[in-house]
Amino acid sequence: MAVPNPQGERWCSAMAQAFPEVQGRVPYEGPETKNPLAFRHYNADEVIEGKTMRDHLRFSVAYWHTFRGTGRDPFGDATMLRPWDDGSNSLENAKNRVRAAFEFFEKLGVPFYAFHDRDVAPEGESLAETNRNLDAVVEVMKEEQERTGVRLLWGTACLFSHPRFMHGASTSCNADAFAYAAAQVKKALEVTHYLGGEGYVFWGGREGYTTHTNTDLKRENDHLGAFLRMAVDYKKKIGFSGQFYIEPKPKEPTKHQYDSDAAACLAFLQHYGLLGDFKLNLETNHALLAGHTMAHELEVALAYDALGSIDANDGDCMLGWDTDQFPTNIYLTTQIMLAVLRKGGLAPGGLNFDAKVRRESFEPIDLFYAHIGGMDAFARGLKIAAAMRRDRLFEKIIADRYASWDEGIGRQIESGQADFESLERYMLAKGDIAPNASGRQELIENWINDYIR
Ligand code: XLS
Ligand code: NI
Ligand code: NI
Repeated sequence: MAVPNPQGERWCSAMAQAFPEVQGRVPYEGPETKNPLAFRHYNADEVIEGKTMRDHLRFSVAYWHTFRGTGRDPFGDATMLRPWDDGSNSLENAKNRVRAAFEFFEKLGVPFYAFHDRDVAPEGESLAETNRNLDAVVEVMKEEQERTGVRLLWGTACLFSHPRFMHGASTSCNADAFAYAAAQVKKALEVTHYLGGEGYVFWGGREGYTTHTNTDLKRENDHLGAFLRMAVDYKKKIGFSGQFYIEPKPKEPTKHQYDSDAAACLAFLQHYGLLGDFKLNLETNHALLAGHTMAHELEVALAYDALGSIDANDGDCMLGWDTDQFPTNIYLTTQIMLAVLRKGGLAPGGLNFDAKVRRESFEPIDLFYAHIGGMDAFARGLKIAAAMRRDRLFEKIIADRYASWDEGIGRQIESGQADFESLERYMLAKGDIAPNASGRQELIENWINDYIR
């Protein structure tokens, strides 16, 4: 909830704007501009590798951070000033918030947004009333989507905030929590389908444990597998063709989350026969919490054709939690865009800013600065990655490094024509291996810096 706004009553007329400081769409003005409310690099219609920046980047705004983030932290209360939000749980307030959100999406010029069911509409006294609340707000979302042309990248369900999910949702020890979560995801899938969503994300929320002493890990994982199977079945039943994603995260809120990283998710999906139905939604801050780099997670996903979508944020390595900061690091965005270009594009996934402004950045205009910075950082990353690819930089480095596998003994091994005995004969005759070549890491890093300008 936002800080109760002393001027709240002024936000009542349909004509009022939530962001009067920004009139019209944020323009592209090029790298030399000094205008803080203009793009320096994100030029939506500019074509790179045969596609517009808009289509390469597929930016999305995360409703939960940008329109429900309060600035509250474990030590302090809400700080955000959100003049359109009266701080109440009323349906009217929820609808006003949707209008403010679409004004923001439109002015920023993003093609997509993403939300959890409980971000947009308040819980009622019963599941039935909660569903009715959701339906009422979804009508406004639908209207706003049609008015602005902004689309839904993915929907999801919040299976972690309410106390009923204290032990988890599909991995809860309480079978009723599983049933409630199933009903909630069923509804969230229907709503996502109704809004034309291009995907649906399963982030584990509280699917994990805080102590082994009371946890049956195998049983909980079996339940998670069964839950996802039911979701796949229901998706088919209602004819929803959006992509399903699992979002890896190793910890927080639990000590260990079952979907801890890309590799763990892939093993889980394979074990439960779900590999064909899911891709991964990778998030930089989650990679860091797992003790990986985002580049590592991207490589793992690419290797198994499982890169689906990206939660575009960054973390702070000095802090041990999901700080969900806006991404401004050009090395990071370059790595991500290299992966995206290698994959041949992100669609139906996108770059979703699962990021929040700092609690000290409490004014509405800070939401613009944050997103503009993130979009420009990715646009730069895209241009840099495309330049590296034009020069076939990494392609050459890697091809040279593995040249010994393209002929002779290497080719025999890769094509399955070798065994331990033939390899022993080969090595006994040769005596020792051909000399190793330098890995040239420092030189490669210097080359990379030549591109990052
Ligand atoms: C939380 C996750 C969450 C998912 C959607 O850490 O990143 O925001 O993206 O449930
Ligand atoms: Ni996320
Ligand atoms: Ni996160």
